[in-house]
Amino acid sequence: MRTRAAITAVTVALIQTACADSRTPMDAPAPQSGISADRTVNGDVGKVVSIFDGCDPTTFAQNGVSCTRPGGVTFDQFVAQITRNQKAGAWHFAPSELNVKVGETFIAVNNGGETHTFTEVEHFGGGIVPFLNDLSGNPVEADECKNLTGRDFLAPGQSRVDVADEKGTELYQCCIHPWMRAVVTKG
Ligand SMILES: [Cu+2]
Repeated sequence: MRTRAAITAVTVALIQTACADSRTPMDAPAPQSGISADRTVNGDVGKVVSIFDGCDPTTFAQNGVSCTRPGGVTFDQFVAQITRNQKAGAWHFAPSELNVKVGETFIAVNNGGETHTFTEVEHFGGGIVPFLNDLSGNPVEADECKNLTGRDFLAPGQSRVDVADEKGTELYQCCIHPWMRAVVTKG
């Protein structure tokens, strides 16, 4: 009995510790991603959504050996991750939820190593690469991804400025890597 009680106590303590750990980031004030503060990007001032990936412009898709920078995610690892998790976590928008006021400017900036889009969609869906749609479980292409123009593609370092025109919640995704998503609430 005492042993079982001791084990139970340890288990509870572990669970509590785990819960406390997982709560800490949410309780912490002001994440460093600049959610509440305006920043200047390529001459524009506004709230920023950063686009990240695990690649680098130098080795992206070169000679079949891609994304080999230190800390990079190679193509084989990238495919393995999407196969397992339906996403490759290094490829993401940060923050993934953003609040802006009507009239405020917000800026998507590509801080990654390969090209992305930051496309407003009615419904999240697949993008323009069937292979990635299949692996990530997004078989139905988002309508807005079907009519992209060159201006929709953001090369590394490029940014795109949006102004919150009306109240509401809007969805943004990358039309290449469809698990890259952000929800922008305008109010
Ligand atoms: Cu992308």
